[in-house]
Amino acid sequence: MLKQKILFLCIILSIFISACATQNYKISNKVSLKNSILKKDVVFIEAESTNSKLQKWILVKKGNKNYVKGASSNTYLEFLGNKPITGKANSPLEYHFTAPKSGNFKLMLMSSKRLEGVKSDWCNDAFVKLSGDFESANTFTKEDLKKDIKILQDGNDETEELAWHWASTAEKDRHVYNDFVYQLKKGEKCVITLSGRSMRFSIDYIILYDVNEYNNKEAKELFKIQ
Ligand SMILES: [Ca+2]
Ligand SMILES: [Ca+2]
Repeated sequence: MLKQKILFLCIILSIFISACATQNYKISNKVSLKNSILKKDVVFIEAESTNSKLQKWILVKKGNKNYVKGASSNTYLEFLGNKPITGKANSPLEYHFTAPKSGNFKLMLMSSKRLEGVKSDWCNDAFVKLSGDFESANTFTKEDLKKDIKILQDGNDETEELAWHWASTAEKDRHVYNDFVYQLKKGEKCVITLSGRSMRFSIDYIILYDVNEYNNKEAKELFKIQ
């Protein structure tokens, strides 16, 4: 009788534990977000998941020299081409995805800079472009968005180095700031290309989120894995 009771309790306990474990919604093998977030409202892509040749990017994992703690899947890419201040688009990395629904999606990168003593607005940017069947959902034209545009850390020189911060600021013309918002079409395939700009800039993951579901402040909190 006692054995049966213990068995019964164990079953109840395991059901409870598995119910708790599904409280988070998995967006990749190793990363989960709160289950209140609907899968169709967000696209999550690990920077390290590209099939492109890394060229001047290096894969950094937990335990490696210079690893910045808190990276999703304990892995990210650091750019070691060009100069710490700037450079031309270098070592393009492609990321294929399918739009989960029709809507306006904003792109953000989880990123970090490693200054090694240089000025705090160095090592903090890359280039982004998009190809596929989409439209612009901000003041950029689609033609603009199909070409490399500089993306830099939000807060520019104010962000702390060796820590993770969002990069979602677009700078096509000097000191004219914008963001990357695309009108996506459900089921259409698109390709994001990230290229290196300044040396020692790291990218952990890419997020595209539906701007009608989340405002920017909410999105920055919700999609921060660290
Ligand atoms: Ca810079
Ligand atoms: Ca990562």
